[in-house]
Amino acid sequence: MPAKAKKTQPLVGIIMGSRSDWPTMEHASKVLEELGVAHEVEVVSAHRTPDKMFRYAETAASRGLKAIIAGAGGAAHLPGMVAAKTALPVLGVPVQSRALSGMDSLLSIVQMPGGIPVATFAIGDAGAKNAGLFAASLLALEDPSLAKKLAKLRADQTDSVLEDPDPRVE
Ligand code: RP5
Repeated sequence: MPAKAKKTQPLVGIIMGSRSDWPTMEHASKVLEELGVAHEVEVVSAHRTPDKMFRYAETAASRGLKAIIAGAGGAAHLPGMVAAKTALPVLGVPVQSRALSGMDSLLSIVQMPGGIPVATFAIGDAGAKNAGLFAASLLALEDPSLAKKLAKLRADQTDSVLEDPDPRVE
């Protein structure tokens, strides 16, 4: 039998309050995947699994994580509570809630008291994608090959817009 492949150390943790947040949060995972950034993904709920949330936040740095992307919707306490228990950068993604379209999530995440920062992104898919890109930018400060990949991703994005400027053509 072939030896089991050694697991790569995750550098970014993507957590979310519920499985129902995954269709949003997978955009963070996808962009990290594209950039080759090792990451882990887990449901950790501030309300339904509060003890797990504290354990996760308290052990994140010693487990080698460099940043945590936390997504939640509604009474979105996860990013703030995680930030309260770790000094790692916490990137908060407001998930679009059914009742209030994510305004509740956004305001819950963005209004942190001075002293406990959470970098807050846009509501929904764009926010999740940008949180992934932002985490990669943080890591790229000390990883020139990742910085190159990020620069290429930006250049490709620019090219694809410039090459196809007529919105009437599919
Ligand atoms: C939050 O409550 C989650 O982050 C989710 O966005 C929202 C609804 O959760 P479910 O009822 O779909 O599990 O904790």
